[in-house]
Amino acid sequence: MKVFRSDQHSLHFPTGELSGGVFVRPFECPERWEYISQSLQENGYNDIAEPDALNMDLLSRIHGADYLRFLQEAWRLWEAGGFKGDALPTVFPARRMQQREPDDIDGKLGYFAMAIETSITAGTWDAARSSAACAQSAAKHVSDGANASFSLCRPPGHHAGIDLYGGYCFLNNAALAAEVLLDGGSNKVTILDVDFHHGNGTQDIFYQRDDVQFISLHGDPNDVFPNFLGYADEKGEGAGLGYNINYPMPPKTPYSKWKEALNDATRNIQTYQPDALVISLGVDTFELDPISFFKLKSDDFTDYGRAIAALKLPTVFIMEGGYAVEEIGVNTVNVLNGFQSE
Ligand code: 5XA
Ligand code: ZN
Repeated sequence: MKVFRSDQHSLHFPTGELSGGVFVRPFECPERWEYISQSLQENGYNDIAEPDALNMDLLSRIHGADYLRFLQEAWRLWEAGGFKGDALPTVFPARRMQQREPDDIDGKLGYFAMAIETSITAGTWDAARSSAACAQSAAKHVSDGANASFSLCRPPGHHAGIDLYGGYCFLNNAALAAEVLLDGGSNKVTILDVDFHHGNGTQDIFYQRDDVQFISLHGDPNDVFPNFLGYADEKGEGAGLGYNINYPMPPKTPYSKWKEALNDATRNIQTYQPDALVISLGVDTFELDPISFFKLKSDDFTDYGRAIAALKLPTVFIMEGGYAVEEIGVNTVNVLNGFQSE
């Protein structure tokens, strides 16, 4: 399986994250990429490529123009404001306030942010662009005939909506991969999101469309981030009605229960009959993950990799979350190994 990755991920390295009222080193850190790269190498995934340049027209199909302009100018405006640390919002357009982008950079950050654990730094735009480029190239590789590819995306993408960032995400890599597959001849694509957190951004982007089915298995938003999207009664709208399927699950969910949801999800995929599959692959479902509450063990990742392969669809794996840093490589590679073994 060919791997796409870019060294430019390291340009994004925020110094702090507000967690439980304390500034801590961000859970989403450059070492995550290093550990995954190392495990890939140790397991013989040596067909590694740098991505082609990102196609901004394709990106504009999933993100609004104002949002893309904001991401590119945010750091410059922050510095021009005389601010010294990483760029974080402090004010939000809450209920009964104006939903409009102000000139003030503080206000812009709050307007486009959905959460404040996610800082913008000097290299954030370049890193996010390189991450999206990896997803684009991985999808192109599959659309050109390969049966699978893996995109080592960092920063991740599934919380990034049409015009919002947060949850460590800026550009929606999985959504971009789906667009590349559609562009390359697929009529229907399924995005299966197995990250611990609901992929609110991906849901947002495709909620009214029937050419992309979005299915997410995740911690119940009543109990965990992103809290305000990901409930079972969100089923899509208009042409998209019926093509959005959420499986929220409670704290301490063991693999047996998670697998039941996956089996139901695979039945829904078979009914939809997509031409290709995008996996939003977060391994923060792991039992030792520091910010999650499912109980998957390392071998379970191999098992569900096999279940995904049984769908017999061209498949693009897009890296999302996972913060048990020392096990992140093993768990990621286990999914790919399970997939390859089928
Ligand atoms: O999949 N999303 C994540 O892993 C990030 C969650 C951030 C919670 N503050
Ligand atoms: Zn996650």
